[in-house]
Amino acid sequence: MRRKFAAGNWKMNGTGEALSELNELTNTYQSADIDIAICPPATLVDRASEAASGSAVAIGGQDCHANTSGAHTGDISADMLRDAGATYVIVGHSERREDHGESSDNVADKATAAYDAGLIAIVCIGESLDTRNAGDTLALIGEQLAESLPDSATGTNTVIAYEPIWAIGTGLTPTLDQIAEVHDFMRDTLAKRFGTEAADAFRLLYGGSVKPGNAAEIFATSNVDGALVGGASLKASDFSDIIDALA
Ligand code: G2H
Repeated sequence: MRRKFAAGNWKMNGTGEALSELNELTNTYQSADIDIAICPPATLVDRASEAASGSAVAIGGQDCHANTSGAHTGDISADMLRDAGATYVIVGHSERREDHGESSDNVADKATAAYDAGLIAIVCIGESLDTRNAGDTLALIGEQLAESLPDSATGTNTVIAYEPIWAIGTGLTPTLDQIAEVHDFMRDTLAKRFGTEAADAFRLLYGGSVKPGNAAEIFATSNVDGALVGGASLKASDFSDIIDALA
């Protein structure tokens, strides 16, 4: 049985005062029957980890470098995130792929670095609107899955997030049938590569304009084990509503 997972991605939002939202969340979820994480900006990972200590809320980074150390100005290693108290790290978010030219091969290297540091990688994949309109969504998802997941990926060290780029921060969401089609396809694709039992262990999150009003129906969709939430994770009250829809 896969444990449900609600992960918040604060993206480039939040200074120290945003920790009040995290505090509200940790007070509400001292314990939980699902996994909960907040991925704040790197500058807050240390403080957020301290603030969330002892609660059901884990902390994650939003990216890591594939190397453990070296001359990579501005980058952060998985070891550094782990040292700052992180449990998770998002890799391959479409904003990283687009803004920083990251390929799926880079993403796989980052996921491997995460495993080596003892972090759980949240590997993101998803199609653009052009790809969807061209009818190439499943081909692209298959390709991204194949290339972004290292052979050492398991349901324990990896969570996969399907985030259609056209639904991110736009208020647009795919139909439930469209979400189910991709999530079922991901499960089948994982089974072909890793075997059915291993494939069944991977948590598959949906991401892209998840909010309190649409969370329950998305969570009731085939092979959706939770969500990666951006904008609606910035306010503890909204994110709590999403968590409660999943729990
Ligand atoms: C997709 C998601 C979180 P939002 O990027 O990763 O953001 O919920 O704001 O669409």
